[in-house]
Amino acid sequence: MTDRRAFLRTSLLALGGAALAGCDSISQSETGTKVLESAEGVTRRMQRLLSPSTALAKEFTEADISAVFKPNGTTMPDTALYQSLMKGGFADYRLAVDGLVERPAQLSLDALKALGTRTQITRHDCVEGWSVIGKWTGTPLAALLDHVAPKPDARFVVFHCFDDMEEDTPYYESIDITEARHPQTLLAWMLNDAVLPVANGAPLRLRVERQLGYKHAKYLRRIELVSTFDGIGDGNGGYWEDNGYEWYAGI
Ligand SMILES: Nc1nc2c(c(=O)[nH]1)N[C@H]1C(S)=C(S)[C@@H](COP(=O)(O)O)O[C@H]1N2
Ligand SMILES: [Mo]
Repeated sequence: MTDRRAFLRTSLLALGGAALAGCDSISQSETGTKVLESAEGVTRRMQRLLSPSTALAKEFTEADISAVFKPNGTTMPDTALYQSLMKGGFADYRLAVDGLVERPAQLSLDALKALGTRTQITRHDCVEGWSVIGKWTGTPLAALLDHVAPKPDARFVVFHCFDDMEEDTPYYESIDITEARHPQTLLAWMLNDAVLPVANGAPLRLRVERQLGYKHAKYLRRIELVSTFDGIGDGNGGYWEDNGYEWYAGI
C-alpha cells in the first residue's frame, strides 16, 4: 500500500469513528443541535473524501426526460418588484453580484449568457420523496465567479430570491465555493429546450445537482459572497435551514 493510500485509509477510519461517536451522543446529549451540526460536518467531509469534489452527478438521455417537471414551493412570486419585471418579459431584469468580490456586477441575462453555456439532463430529488428528470441550460456559476473575482476570504455563495416565504422573509440559499465551482453547478435559464417557466424559477434559477431540491434556489435576484452567514436570515445559510433542514443536503 502506498503512503497516500495508507493515510486515506487511516483518515476514513478516524472519520467513521467520529461519525459513530456523533450518533451515540445525539441520543444522550442535551445539546442535541450542536452535536447534530458537527455530525453533519463529518458527513460532508466523508462524502468529499469518498467522492472527489469534481465527481459528476449522473446525467441522463433525452428519452429519460419527465413529461412534466413538477413545480414545487413558490410557483408565482407575488412581490410587486417580481410582478412588474415579469410583465415586462424580464427585459429589465439584472442579476446583482456583490459582497466579497473584486468586481461587483449587475448583469442582464444576455451578459450572463455571454460568460458561457452548458446543457445537462439530470434528476431532481425533492426532500418530500419525489424525483423528476429535466434538461437544463445555463451559465456555469464558475464562469460568473471568474468574472467577479471572489476575494480570498469569500467562503460561501448566497442566493437571494424574489419570493417571500413569510412577510419580509425572502427565500434564500447558499453553497460553498467548492460546490459553486463544480462543473454542473449552473445558473439556468432554460428547461427542456424552452425558456424557463415562471413556475420553475424564471428568469434564472440555481442547479446544484449533487444536493436536494431545496438547495436549488429559484427566482434569483442577487448573489452575495460572504465569509459567514451572520446577519443573513437567521444565520443558518438558507430559509429551510433556518427552519431545521440540513445545510449540506448531499444526495
Ligand atoms: N425561490 C425559491 N426557490 C426554491 C423553492 C421556493 O419555494 N422558492 N422551493 C425549493 C424546493 S423545496 C424545490 S423541490 C425546488 C422545486 O423546483 P421546481 O419548482 O422547478 O420543481 O425549488 C427549490 N427552490
Ligand atoms: Mo423540495
